[in-house]
Amino acid sequence: MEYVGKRALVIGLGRSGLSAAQWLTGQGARVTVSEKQEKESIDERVVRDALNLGITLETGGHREETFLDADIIIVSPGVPLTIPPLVAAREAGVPVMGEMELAGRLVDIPILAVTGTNGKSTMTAFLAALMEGAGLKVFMGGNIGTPLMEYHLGKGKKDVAVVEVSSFQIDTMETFSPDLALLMNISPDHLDRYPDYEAYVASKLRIFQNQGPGQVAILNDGDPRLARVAPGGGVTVLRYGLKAKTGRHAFLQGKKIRVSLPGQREQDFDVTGFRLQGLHNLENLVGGVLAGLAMKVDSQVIQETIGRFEGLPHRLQHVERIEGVDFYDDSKATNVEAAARSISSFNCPVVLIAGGRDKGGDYGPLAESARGRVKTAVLLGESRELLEKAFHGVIPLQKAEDMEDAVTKAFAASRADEAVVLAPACSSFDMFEDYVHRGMVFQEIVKGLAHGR
Ligand code: UMA
Repeated sequence: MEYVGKRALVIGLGRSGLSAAQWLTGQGARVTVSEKQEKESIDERVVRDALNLGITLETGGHREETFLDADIIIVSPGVPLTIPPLVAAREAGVPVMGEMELAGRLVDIPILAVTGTNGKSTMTAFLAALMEGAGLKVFMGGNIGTPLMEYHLGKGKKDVAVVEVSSFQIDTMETFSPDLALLMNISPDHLDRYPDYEAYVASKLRIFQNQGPGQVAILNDGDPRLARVAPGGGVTVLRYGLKAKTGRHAFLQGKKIRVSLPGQREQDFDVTGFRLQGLHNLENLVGGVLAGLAMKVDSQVIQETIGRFEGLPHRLQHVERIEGVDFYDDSKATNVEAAARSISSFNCPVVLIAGGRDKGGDYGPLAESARGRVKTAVLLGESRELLEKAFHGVIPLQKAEDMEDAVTKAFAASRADEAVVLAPACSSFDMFEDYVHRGMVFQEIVKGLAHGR
């Protein structure tokens, strides 16, 4: 598409919106950014950067006329596609796409895309570490933090882009066709954005839809929903899971990951040096190793990366040991499945801190995994009452006013050789800027406790 003189509308002035607006202005488009927040509520630097681009900024709500007037709309992932002006523009035939779709059309290096409900940031970081280990210059971004467009706008040339892709980003894709797409798992999440779970699953599966010959699709077929999926279009399909199974290319056997790529001899990787807790991390590692071999990373580099990889902050991160009690920050466990996995990673009694902004899921499965593992749950945030209902009669409960209160109560309820785990099962936006902020606040309080403040 030729953009000179075109009216381009960017919805949402976040990181994706800003990078899309920057590229579009560089193409000579007449760019407007429509942002629902009032100007005063937006970070001053962001407003300044946007205005310096010479764009028109409409704040404090979305104007339907602006949407209908646009030649093209770039929508930020955090903007629901159901907002009325966007629906009206689509009905009127205005093309709508997301920043990652736009950037994907421009980037001319191989793209490895990771999606799934849980663990995708860690997988993205692991694949980036593998590629770096192989001596490649790597751009790592997407949902994990840096928009792909920022790579395209930047000066340095990289060899490969490893991107985390959310379902929101997939929903605004049309041609995005990664050289390798890895779908790790699907469980209920973001049900505040999708009409139902089926719609969310369908969104995730679309990561494969534009792939073709020479490209690789990797699936965790231990996930019953993914076992039935068979990407077409001549793409190489590789499957993995925890145990050996017919048709599976990688699995775990004792302390070894065994991988056999079509037409190649089997290779083994030792996982004893892997530092991340929990079976789910080992399962993800199987997929990561398979992806590495599919991308022709040297076996020795893969083995070294397994031992070297430290994971990411706020994902079952060990914070402190106080009087024999271990504190873990799993603030990134923002849905039920992730929080359940988190609890299941421990062989000792757990005091769970959970709650935040509800995302419309069912907390029943969390209560079930808590049974026999969690000795007390300390609940906070908007979803306290909902969690209380699900946990009632299953495990003892306490309610907390804020994170400080939650940590104090959790510590009081724990003994030596037990763990206090922040695994909220909810988003953070009721009390914090994001999950990182929530995790930082938790860590600061825990560290204060450790140092007697
Ligand atoms: N906004 C509107 N109208 C609306 C809704 C929102 O104008 O109806 C505005 C907001 O006021 C805000 C802007 O849109 O100013 C924010 O857009 P955004 O939320 O899409 O934020 P970005 O900064 O562009 O961040 C996005 C991803 N955010 C979301 O998907 C919600 C980031 O993922 C991602 O790192 C970034 O692009 C770069 O690719 C974050 C996330 O929470 C980490 N992702 C979800 C998750 O992991 O669960 C999917």
